[in-house]
Amino acid sequence: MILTMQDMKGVNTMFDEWFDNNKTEKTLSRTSEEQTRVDRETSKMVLYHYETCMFCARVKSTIRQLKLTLQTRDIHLNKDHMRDLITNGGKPTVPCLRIEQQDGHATWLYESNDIKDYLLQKFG
Ligand SMILES: N[C@@H](CCC(=O)N[C@@H](CS)C(=O)NCC(=O)O)C(=O)O
Repeated sequence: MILTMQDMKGVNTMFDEWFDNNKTEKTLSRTSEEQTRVDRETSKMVLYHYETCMFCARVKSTIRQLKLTLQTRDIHLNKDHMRDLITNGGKPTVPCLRIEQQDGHATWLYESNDIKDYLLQKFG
């Protein structure tokens, strides 16, 4: 794999975000009632990912920062997860956040920045 300057800019921005996350990590706290509400909401979410994906690492960093408990499915370790992602999400790209709506339908949110912004806006 050859990294372009554009890729490097992305990598550097990502590292900056990780350091920022680490700085704010200790300051986030919730009451047990708030945490129960958050846990209920995140129980409807599943992150499709794989271990060596750096865009997935960005989202996982945000998940840690926000102290979320979220089910993850590794599409390289389990072919059923890969098939599920392609069939229902529409493409094989990770990260992808599956969000189950109240009516039972699922929304498949792609793009690490969009997932990150969604989680920050909802739980930050
Ligand atoms: N712009 C996307 C890039 C996602 C991306 O390129 N993901 C790679 C893994 S790091 C991928 O899924 N590639 C397709 C594949 O591996 O089949 C994002 O920020 O989420």
